[in-house]
Amino acid sequence: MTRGRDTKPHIGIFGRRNTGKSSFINRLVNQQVAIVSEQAGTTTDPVRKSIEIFGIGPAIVIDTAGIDDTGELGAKRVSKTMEVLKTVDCAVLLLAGNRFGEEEKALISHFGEWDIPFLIVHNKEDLEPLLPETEETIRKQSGSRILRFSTVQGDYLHEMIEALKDTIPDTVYQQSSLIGDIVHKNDYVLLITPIDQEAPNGRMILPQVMVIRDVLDNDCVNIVLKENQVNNSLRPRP
Ligand SMILES: Nc1nc2c(ncn2[C@@H]2O[C@H](COP(=O)(O)OP(=O)(O)OP(=O)(O)O)[C@@H](O)[C@H]2O)c(=O)[nH]1
Ligand SMILES: [Mg+2]
Repeated sequence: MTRGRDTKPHIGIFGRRNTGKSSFINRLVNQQVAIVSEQAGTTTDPVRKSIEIFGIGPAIVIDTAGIDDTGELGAKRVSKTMEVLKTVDCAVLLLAGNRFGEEEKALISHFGEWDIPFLIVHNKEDLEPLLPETEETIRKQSGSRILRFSTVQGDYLHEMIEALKDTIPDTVYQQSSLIGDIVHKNDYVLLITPIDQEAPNGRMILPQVMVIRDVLDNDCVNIVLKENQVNNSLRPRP
Protein backbone atom coordinates (compact mmCIF):
# COMPACT_ATOMS: atom_id res chain seq x y z
CA MET A 1 0.00 0.00 0.00
CA THR A 2 1.24 3.49 -0.69
CA ARG A 3 0.91 5.60 2.41
CA GLY A 4 3.97 7.83 2.18
CA ARG A 5 6.68 6.96 4.66
CA ASP A 6 4.47 5.95 7.53
CA THR A 7 6.45 3.52 9.63
CA LYS A 8 3.65 1.59 11.31
CA PRO A 9 1.76 -1.34 9.85
CA HIS A 10 -1.93 -0.54 9.31
CA ILE A 11 -4.09 -3.47 10.38
CA GLY A 12 -7.79 -3.40 9.46
CA ILE A 13 -10.29 -5.41 11.52
CA PHE A 14 -13.32 -6.51 9.52
CA GLY A 15 -16.35 -8.72 10.05
CA ARG A 16 -20.05 -8.76 10.76
CA ARG A 17 -21.58 -6.71 13.55
CA ASN A 18 -21.10 -8.09 17.03
CA THR A 19 -18.40 -10.60 16.11
CA GLY A 20 -16.11 -8.91 18.62
CA LYS A 21 -13.96 -6.67 16.39
CA SER A 22 -13.62 -3.91 18.96
CA SER A 23 -13.08 -6.44 21.76
CA PHE A 24 -10.37 -8.07 19.65
CA ILE A 25 -8.47 -4.78 19.46
CA ASN A 26 -8.80 -4.31 23.21
CA ARG A 27 -7.47 -7.82 23.80
CA LEU A 28 -4.50 -7.24 21.50
CA VAL A 29 -3.36 -4.28 23.54
CA ASN A 30 -4.78 -5.36 26.88
CA GLN A 31 -6.54 -2.02 27.25
CA GLN A 32 -10.00 -0.64 26.61
CA VAL A 33 -9.15 1.43 23.55
CA ALA A 34 -12.26 0.61 21.51
CA ILE A 35 -15.91 0.84 22.55
CA VAL A 36 -17.55 -2.55 23.06
CA SER A 37 -21.18 -3.36 23.65
CA GLU A 38 -23.58 -6.24 23.20
CA GLN A 39 -25.60 -4.03 20.87
CA ALA A 40 -24.90 -4.89 17.22
CA GLY A 41 -23.73 -1.81 15.31
CA THR A 42 -21.74 -0.18 18.10
CA THR A 43 -18.87 0.87 15.87
CA THR A 44 -20.40 3.07 13.20
CA ASP A 45 -17.40 4.72 11.54
CA PRO A 46 -13.89 3.47 10.95
CA VAL A 47 -11.81 4.29 14.04
CA ARG A 48 -8.04 4.46 13.74
CA LYS A 49 -6.02 3.82 16.87
CA SER A 50 -2.31 4.14 17.25
CA ILE A 51 -1.37 1.22 19.48
CA GLU A 52 1.59 -0.77 20.72
CA ILE A 53 1.16 -4.54 20.33
CA PHE A 54 3.42 -6.53 22.61
CA GLY A 55 5.66 -8.61 20.35
CA ILE A 56 4.92 -6.53 17.25
CA GLY A 57 5.50 -2.91 18.22
CA PRO A 58 3.72 0.24 17.12
CA ALA A 59 0.83 -0.25 14.75
CA ILE A 60 -2.27 1.52 13.54
CA VAL A 61 -5.32 -0.62 14.02
CA ILE A 62 -8.54 0.29 12.25
CA ASP A 63 -11.80 -0.78 13.84
CA THR A 64 -14.66 -0.88 11.35
CA ALA A 65 -18.43 -1.05 11.27
CA GLY A 66 -19.97 -4.47 10.62
CA ILE A 67 -20.15 -5.50 6.96
CA ASP A 68 -23.68 -6.87 7.44
CA ASP A 69 -25.20 -3.53 8.48
CA THR A 70 -28.62 -2.91 6.93
CA GLY A 71 -30.79 0.00 5.81
CA GLU A 72 -29.75 3.23 4.16
CA LEU A 73 -27.47 4.24 7.00
CA GLY A 74 -26.08 0.74 7.21
CA ALA A 75 -25.14 0.81 3.52
CA LYS A 76 -23.25 4.07 4.10
CA ARG A 77 -21.38 2.49 6.98
CA VAL A 78 -20.49 -0.54 4.90
CA SER A 79 -19.15 1.69 2.15
CA LYS A 80 -16.97 3.52 4.73
CA THR A 81 -15.69 0.15 5.86
CA MET A 82 -14.84 -0.73 2.27
CA GLU A 83 -12.87 2.49 1.90
CA VAL A 84 -10.65 1.34 4.73
CA LEU A 85 -9.44 -1.48 2.50
CA LYS A 86 -7.43 1.04 0.49
CA THR A 87 -5.45 2.06 3.52
CA VAL A 88 -4.44 -1.19 5.19
CA ASP A 89 -1.32 -3.33 4.94
CA CYS A 90 -3.09 -6.41 6.21
CA ALA A 91 -6.49 -7.44 7.49
CA VAL A 92 -8.16 -9.60 10.10
CA LEU A 93 -11.54 -11.03 9.21
CA LEU A 94 -13.42 -11.88 12.36
CA LEU A 95 -16.18 -14.47 12.48
CA ALA A 96 -18.19 -15.89 15.33
CA GLY A 97 -20.72 -18.65 15.84
CA ASN A 98 -19.60 -20.55 12.72
CA ARG A 99 -21.22 -17.93 10.52
CA PHE A 100 -19.40 -17.78 7.22
CA GLY A 101 -21.48 -16.58 4.30
CA GLU A 102 -21.79 -14.10 1.46
CA GLU A 103 -20.52 -11.14 3.50
CA GLU A 104 -17.31 -12.93 4.37
CA LYS A 105 -16.83 -14.22 0.83
CA ALA A 106 -17.28 -10.69 -0.54
CA LEU A 107 -14.68 -9.35 1.89
CA ILE A 108 -12.23 -12.08 0.98
CA SER A 109 -12.61 -11.25 -2.68
CA HIS A 110 -11.99 -7.55 -1.91
CA PHE A 111 -8.83 -8.53 -0.03
CA GLY A 112 -7.77 -10.34 -3.18
CA GLU A 113 -8.53 -7.34 -5.41
CA TRP A 114 -6.46 -5.05 -3.21
CA ASP A 115 -3.74 -7.62 -2.67
CA ILE A 116 -4.19 -7.46 1.09
CA PRO A 117 -2.77 -10.33 3.14
CA PHE A 118 -5.29 -11.44 5.73
CA LEU A 119 -6.04 -13.76 8.60
CA ILE A 120 -9.38 -15.34 9.39
CA VAL A 121 -10.21 -15.51 13.07
CA HIS A 122 -13.06 -17.44 14.60
CA ASN A 123 -13.83 -15.44 17.74
CA LYS A 124 -16.04 -16.30 20.74
CA GLU A 125 -14.60 -19.81 20.90
CA ASP A 126 -15.71 -19.88 24.54
CA LEU A 127 -19.34 -19.64 23.42
CA GLU A 128 -19.27 -21.74 20.28
CA PRO A 129 -16.16 -23.51 19.00
CA LEU A 130 -15.32 -23.59 15.32
CA LEU A 131 -16.81 -26.68 13.70
CA PRO A 132 -14.66 -28.82 11.41
CA GLU A 133 -17.18 -28.37 8.58
CA THR A 134 -17.02 -24.56 8.86
CA GLU A 135 -13.26 -24.74 8.91
CA GLU A 136 -13.32 -26.89 5.80
CA THR A 137 -15.71 -24.50 3.98
CA ILE A 138 -13.54 -21.51 4.84
CA ARG A 139 -10.38 -23.25 3.79
CA LYS A 140 -11.88 -24.13 0.43
CA GLN A 141 -13.14 -20.57 -0.11
CA SER A 142 -10.13 -18.63 1.00
CA GLY A 143 -7.08 -20.85 1.22
CA SER A 144 -6.30 -18.79 4.29
CA ARG A 145 -5.18 -19.74 7.74
CA ILE A 146 -7.97 -19.84 10.35
CA LEU A 147 -7.27 -19.12 13.97
CA ARG A 148 -9.48 -19.73 16.95
CA PHE A 149 -9.83 -16.92 19.45
CA SER A 150 -11.72 -15.66 22.44
CA THR A 151 -11.38 -12.18 23.80
CA VAL A 152 -12.60 -13.24 27.23
CA GLN A 153 -10.85 -16.48 28.06
CA GLY A 154 -8.24 -19.00 26.98
CA ASP A 155 -4.68 -18.69 25.87
CA TYR A 156 -5.00 -17.61 22.25
CA LEU A 157 -3.07 -14.38 22.26
CA HIS A 158 0.47 -15.62 21.70
CA GLU A 159 -0.45 -17.59 18.60
CA MET A 160 -2.47 -14.64 17.31
CA ILE A 161 0.46 -12.24 17.66
CA GLU A 162 2.73 -14.68 15.83
CA ALA A 163 0.19 -15.08 13.04
CA LEU A 164 -0.22 -11.31 12.76
CA LYS A 165 3.52 -10.89 12.54
CA ASP A 166 3.61 -13.37 9.67
CA THR A 167 0.76 -11.56 7.94
CA ILE A 168 2.18 -8.03 8.09
CA PRO A 169 4.20 -7.67 4.88
CA ASP A 170 7.93 -7.05 5.35
CA THR A 171 7.71 -4.18 2.89
CA VAL A 172 5.95 -2.08 5.54
CA TYR A 173 9.13 -2.06 7.56
CA GLN A 174 11.45 -1.75 4.58
CA GLN A 175 9.63 1.40 3.49
CA SER A 176 10.11 2.81 6.90
CA SER A 177 13.88 3.12 6.97
CA LEU A 178 14.95 6.76 6.66
CA ILE A 179 18.60 6.12 5.88
CA GLY A 180 18.55 2.44 4.92
CA ASP A 181 19.44 3.15 1.30
CA ILE A 182 22.59 5.15 2.08
CA VAL A 183 24.27 3.18 4.87
CA HIS A 184 25.70 -0.28 5.35
CA LYS A 185 25.89 -2.46 8.44
CA ASN A 186 28.63 -1.31 10.89
CA ASP A 187 28.97 2.15 9.26
CA TYR A 188 29.67 5.10 11.52
CA VAL A 189 26.99 7.74 11.00
CA LEU A 190 27.77 11.30 11.97
CA LEU A 191 24.66 13.22 12.93
CA ILE A 192 25.04 16.96 13.32
CA THR A 193 22.17 18.25 15.39
CA PRO A 194 21.76 21.94 16.08
CA ILE A 195 20.89 22.55 19.70
CA ASP A 196 19.75 26.15 19.50
CA GLN A 197 17.19 28.34 21.21
CA GLU A 198 14.38 26.62 19.38
CA ALA A 199 15.40 23.19 20.61
CA PRO A 200 13.14 21.90 23.39
CA ASN A 201 14.57 21.88 26.87
CA GLY A 202 16.43 18.74 27.85
CA ARG A 203 15.42 16.52 24.93
CA MET A 204 15.77 15.90 21.22
CA ILE A 205 13.02 16.61 18.71
CA LEU A 206 11.21 13.66 17.15
CA PRO A 207 12.95 13.67 13.72
CA GLN A 208 16.34 13.55 15.48
CA VAL A 209 15.25 10.66 17.67
CA MET A 210 13.85 8.86 14.62
CA VAL A 211 17.14 9.12 12.74
CA ILE A 212 19.14 7.93 15.75
CA ARG A 213 16.81 4.96 16.06
CA ASP A 214 17.05 4.29 12.34
CA VAL A 215 20.86 4.26 12.53
CA LEU A 216 20.64 1.61 15.25
CA ASP A 217 18.04 -0.39 13.31
CA ASN A 218 20.47 -0.49 10.37
CA ASP A 219 23.18 -1.88 12.69
CA CYS A 220 25.28 1.25 12.38
CA VAL A 221 27.05 3.37 14.98
CA ASN A 222 25.68 6.78 15.92
CA ILE A 223 28.00 9.72 16.48
CA VAL A 224 25.90 12.71 17.48
CA LEU A 225 27.44 16.17 17.56
CA LYS A 226 26.31 19.72 17.91
CA GLU A 227 27.17 21.84 14.88
CA ASN A 228 29.72 23.90 16.82
CA GLN A 229 31.68 20.78 17.74
CA VAL A 230 32.24 19.55 14.24
CA ASN A 231 35.57 21.27 13.59
CA ASN A 232 37.08 20.44 16.97
CA SER A 233 35.87 16.87 17.14
CA LEU A 234 36.85 15.83 13.66
CA ARG A 235 40.29 17.42 13.68
CA PRO A 236 43.00 14.77 14.19
CA ARG A 237 44.49 14.98 17.68
CA PRO A 238 48.10 16.11 17.81
N1 LIG B 1 -18.28 -14.68 25.22
C1 LIG B 1 -17.62 -13.82 24.44
N2 LIG B 1 -18.12 -12.62 24.21
C2 LIG B 1 -17.42 -11.78 23.41
C3 LIG B 1 -16.16 -12.15 22.83
N3 LIG B 1 -15.71 -11.11 22.09
C4 LIG B 1 -16.63 -10.14 22.21
N4 LIG B 1 -17.66 -10.53 22.99
C5 LIG B 1 -18.88 -9.78 23.31
O1 LIG B 1 -19.61 -9.59 22.10
C6 LIG B 1 -20.27 -8.33 22.10
C7 LIG B 1 -19.87 -7.54 20.88
O2 LIG B 1 -18.50 -7.18 20.99
P1 LIG B 1 -17.88 -5.96 20.19
O3 LIG B 1 -16.42 -6.00 20.41
O4 LIG B 1 -18.59 -4.69 20.49
O5 LIG B 1 -18.23 -6.43 18.69
P2 LIG B 1 -18.03 -5.63 17.33
O6 LIG B 1 -17.73 -6.62 16.27
O7 LIG B 1 -17.05 -4.52 17.52
O8 LIG B 1 -19.48 -5.07 17.11
P3 LIG B 1 -19.97 -3.82 16.22
O9 LIG B 1 -19.14 -2.63 16.55
O10 LIG B 1 -21.38 -3.67 16.65
O11 LIG B 1 -19.86 -4.24 14.80
C8 LIG B 1 -19.89 -7.66 23.43
O12 LIG B 1 -20.93 -7.92 24.34
C9 LIG B 1 -18.62 -8.37 23.83
O13 LIG B 1 -18.40 -8.37 25.22
C10 LIG B 1 -15.66 -13.46 23.13
O14 LIG B 1 -14.60 -13.89 22.66
N5 LIG B 1 -16.44 -14.27 23.92
MG1 LIG C 1 -17.23 -2.52 17.28
